[in-house]
Amino acid sequence: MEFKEKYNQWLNIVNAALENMLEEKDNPQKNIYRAMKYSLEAGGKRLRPILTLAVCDSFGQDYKIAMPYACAIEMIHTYSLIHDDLPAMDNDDYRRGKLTNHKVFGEAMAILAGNALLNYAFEIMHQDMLKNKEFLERKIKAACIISNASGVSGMIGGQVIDIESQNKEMTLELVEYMHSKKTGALIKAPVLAAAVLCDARTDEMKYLEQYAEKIGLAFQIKDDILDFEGDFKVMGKLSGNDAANNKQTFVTLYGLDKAREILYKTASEALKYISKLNFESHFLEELVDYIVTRDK
Ligand code: GRG
Repeated sequence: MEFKEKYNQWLNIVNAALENMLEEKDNPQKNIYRAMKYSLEAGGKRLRPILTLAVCDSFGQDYKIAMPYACAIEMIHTYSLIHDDLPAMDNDDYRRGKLTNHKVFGEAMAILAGNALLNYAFEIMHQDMLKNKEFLERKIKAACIISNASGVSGMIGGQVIDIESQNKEMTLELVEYMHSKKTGALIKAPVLAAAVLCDARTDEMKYLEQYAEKIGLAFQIKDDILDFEGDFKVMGKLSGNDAANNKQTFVTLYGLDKAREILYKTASEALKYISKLNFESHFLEELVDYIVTRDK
């Protein structure tokens, strides 16, 4: 099956699972379900849950064992986007081709919808542990990886550095560190959580971690390039926002050509690590090319 076809197949599986997990309810707090569903079902590439399922598949395991963890990661990612778009953070009007959550539901509800998605992510993982106690320790480990990646040592930590360094000079090391946390952590977590669920060996974990770090970095460099030159119609959000917010990006630090060069080098390193694994890695290899060539 061609990569695009396979990607879309995973995308449909993830979208169906997410829709099933989050039902609207007719209770006095019903508006929060609408706000949560609005952002969760607004589209999105679903890269993180697809990575989770694809790693499981590469190990020859049934992807369904990883579904609650894959969906939890997407909920955490969506919460982070809702909060990142708030006036107190990046103050964006568009996301995933639609008005941002706070533009539709108001700031207070957007904060709550983000919090609720974060809570729900953990509820889903715990429900899975209670429902099926097989491999319980692996499931707990996967949930720990996801918690750690979303928190102060991961995504939130990166966001703190981002906010505190606006309008300030940053060293290259700090920019890379910030991105490895803010974006990288939630790209590494799906790969490692899936590997743990599949009982990967230590050497397999090591190569997958190196692969995930490289695709996380490549994803961020590409994101910076797209923010610089992307098209609103394709991307579903305004470009040039980093510059407007005085943010240091790979493009502002290196210039467009050098940023592209680093992107290609990082992608080839990701391919080197994945090739060390003795499993069906075709999709994970092609995913590297997708990250480099994506237009949104
Ligand atoms: C507010 C706690 C908190 C954290 C925010 C992830 C993040 C931290 C902010 C998002 C800002 C941003 C544009 C980061 C760059 C990389 C990134 C995460 C892009 C968005 O992810 P995609 O492209 O989005 O996977 P879709 O919509 O496809 O899911």
